[in-house]
Parts: sequence; C-alpha cells; structure tokens
Amino acid sequence: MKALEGVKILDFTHVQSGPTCTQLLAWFGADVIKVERPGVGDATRKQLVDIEGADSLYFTMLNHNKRSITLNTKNETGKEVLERLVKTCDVMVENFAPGALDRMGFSWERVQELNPKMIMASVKGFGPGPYEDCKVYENVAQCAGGAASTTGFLDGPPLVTGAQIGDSGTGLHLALGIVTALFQREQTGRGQKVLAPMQDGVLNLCRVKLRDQQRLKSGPLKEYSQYGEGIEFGDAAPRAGNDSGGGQPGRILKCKGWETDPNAYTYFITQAAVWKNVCDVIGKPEWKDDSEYATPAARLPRLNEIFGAIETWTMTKTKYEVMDICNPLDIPVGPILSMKEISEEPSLRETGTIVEVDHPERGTYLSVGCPVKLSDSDVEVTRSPLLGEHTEEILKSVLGYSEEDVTSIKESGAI
Ligand code: CAO
Repeated sequence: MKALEGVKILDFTHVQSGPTCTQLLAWFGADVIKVERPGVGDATRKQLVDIEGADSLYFTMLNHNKRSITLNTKNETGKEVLERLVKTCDVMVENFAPGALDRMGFSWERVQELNPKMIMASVKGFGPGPYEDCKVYENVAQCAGGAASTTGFLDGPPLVTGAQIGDSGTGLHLALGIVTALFQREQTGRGQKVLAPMQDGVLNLCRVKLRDQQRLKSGPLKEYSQYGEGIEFGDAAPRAGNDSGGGQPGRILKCKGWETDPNAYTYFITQAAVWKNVCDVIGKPEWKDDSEYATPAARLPRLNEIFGAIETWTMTKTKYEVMDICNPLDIPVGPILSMKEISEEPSLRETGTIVEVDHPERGTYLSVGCPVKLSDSDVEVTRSPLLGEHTEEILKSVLGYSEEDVTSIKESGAI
C-alpha cells in the first residue's frame, strides 16, 4: 500500500511547476490522470528534443508514474468528459495562465458545483494584486521573488540560479498544500481551493534575505565579505557571492586541479565550534589563541585573510581529499559536484535518488527519483506516458464509458 493510494488526481498541468507537483503525488501512490490536448500534449514533449521523434527528457523527467488521456476541453463532448473527470477525481491540479480555466468553463464555482469535495490546486505566477494576470516562467519568478537580486557577486548583475526554485520549488509548495487540504477534508468533508503563487514560493525560499534586509537597519551585515572589505552597504540586502547565508562564515575555495577542472572547488565552513581544528588543519595553530582570530567576532573583519589561508591549504588537496580530511574533524565542507559526477555516484543510485528508466521511444535514461523517502510507502519510478496512451483505458475503467460511448467520443473529435 502507498501513502496516497486511492486518491485520484485530475492533472491539468504542463511545463514544469505543476508536473513536478503531480509527479510527487504519483510517487506517493496517487492515480494521476494527465489531461492533454489531442495531437499536441504538454508543450515540453517536443521542447529541447535530443532524440528525433521521441518525447524529450524535459517531459519524461517531469511526468513519471502518470497516465495520459487526450481531451479537447473546448469541444462540447470533451467538456462532458471533463465534467465526469471532475466528478470522479479528488484533486484537480492546474497551472494554466490566469483566466484560462474560466474561459474553458471550469471556474472554481463551477468545479464546486460539480464536486463539492474537489480540491482545486493552482500554480500562478503571482497571487492577487497588480500582477495576478501575468504569465510567468521560472526566471521571472526568481527575479520577482527576491532570489536574483540577492544572488551573484556584488560587482556583477543579478543572477538566476540553476536550481528551479520557481517551478519545482513551487510544485513542492503546491504538493504540501494539496495533502494538507486532503487531510482537512477528512474532517470537513469539503474540498477547497489551494493556490501556490511562484513569487511567494521563491520568497519563502529567500526568507533569510528578508531577514538580512531588516537587519540592515541595525548596521552593516558583518558576516558578509563586503563588511571586511570596507564596502558600504546600501539600503537593500546585497548580493553576497558565495558567503554563507547563516551565522557560520563559509566560502567556495579552489582545490587541486582548479586550473583545468571548472569544478575543482570545495565549500568550506569555518564553524565556530571547530575553529581550533581548522587552525590545525591549515597549519595556523597560532591563530587558536590569538585574540585577533580566536573568536567569531574577531574573525569577521578578516574573512578574506582567513579564507585566503584556508585556500592555500585546499589548493594542495583534491576536493575529495578535503572532504576526507575535514569530515573526521567535524569541519563542515562539501565538494562542488558536477552533474556528471552526481550521475555516476553509486550511493545515489542505491537510494533511488538517481534512477535508470526504460522508455519505448528513448531507451534507457537517467532521472531524479523521489527525493523524499517514506519508510512505509515505497516509490517505484515508472516511465512517463506516451501522449494519449491511456485514453481508452481511462474512459472505460475510470469514467465507466462503454465501447460504443468511446466510439462516439472519438467521432466527436474530443479525444
Ligand atoms: N484542450 C483544449 N484547450 C486546452 C487544453 C485542452 N486539453 N489544454 C490547454 N488548453 C488551452 C487553454 O485553455 C488556453 O487557451 P485560451 O488561452 O484560449 O484560454 C491555451 O491552451 C494555453 O494555455 P496557457 O495560456 O496556460 O499556455 P501558454 O503556453 O500560453 O502559457 C505559461 C504557458 C506557463 C506561461 C502559463 O500557462 C502560465 O503562466 N502558467 C501559470 C504559471 C506557471 O505555472 N508557470 C510555470 C510554467 S513552467 O516554467
């Protein structure tokens, strides 16, 4: 038995944010029925194509463990089928542009009329307010949610991050909203509307930057490198390069081979509790009791000098040697791992975090499995569906249509 077994999801999602949410729900055992436009499907099926004629990795890696039904929801018969799906399912998840669902005739009011127990979950770029009607993609959300203005180096432009915090991050927020609403429904018997705006999701992940924004009122942010460099703070939380976002200073430092390997670096944290170990490892035992270096407060104005000395040491070691030497001493460090290294890491294969999936059009490919592990609800990653692969099966076994019904639905052009 899986955690969400028996829960039926009407998956009206596309691109990345919504699909990551419903993929998680599928991994936890929900029956996810992905509704796609006949002949077209989710636009990502044919974006960033690497194998001619096959569904792209973009699509396959976001849509595992789902079933696909094609349905033209602007066709009258298609609308009737969709109504049946609404009546049958527990949750409807969508991330259309604002207003698209209303134009289709499936407003929240209409959905409630059809099924008062329905949980209707949406991703939108923005919540109610001046931008609520805007279409939004990942990087727009990163910019509007405060991530870009606080990412990058002080002397460079705002930067977006490769982590898809706008799309996949919001998908995660939405999934939490959905299971919470399912939990509440157990008590109330009612469905509800769940909204996860991408701007809000990104801001939630940038919480520490709003913390720093407010701390600026009390003076310079001493843990930022710019403090030690004597650079004045402005009126907004600045970009902090690779400074640690917390109370323990950290940096990315070069390791052996950095001249030719773009990922020969380590993250190194000078955690106060292990400062003496840091001094011993880097060959600066005299710093242990020197009042200029012995306390965290004394070190803050000298971070460039301190990390310079640590880097002189890390440059004599590979990033893995740094890990091997520092970990037994409780010094928190982490190698900068490339996607190539991650994809070849055996321990990630063993835990199911990196999985090999077989696909009829593609052959074998790698994907990221479920990042959350439940001890009583195992996850088996199965391939994404081909476009409309389960249309007939869903019409008959989920919605109870007969063979003749299916024929007439086909003739109407709805599927
Ligand atoms: N049958 C018939 N019509 C369908 C259909 C189906 N099965 N599925 C979708 N459509 C129609 C919609 O009804 C809509 O039609 P109208 O505009 O005529 O009402 C149309 O397809 C396009 O929908 P869309 O506006 O959502 O798609 P888009 O490609 O123009 O925009 C996106 C994409 C992502 C910018 C927009 O959906 C959006 O802003 N979504 C919310 C935020 C979000 O999730 N962004 C992250 C996406 S991942 O980076």
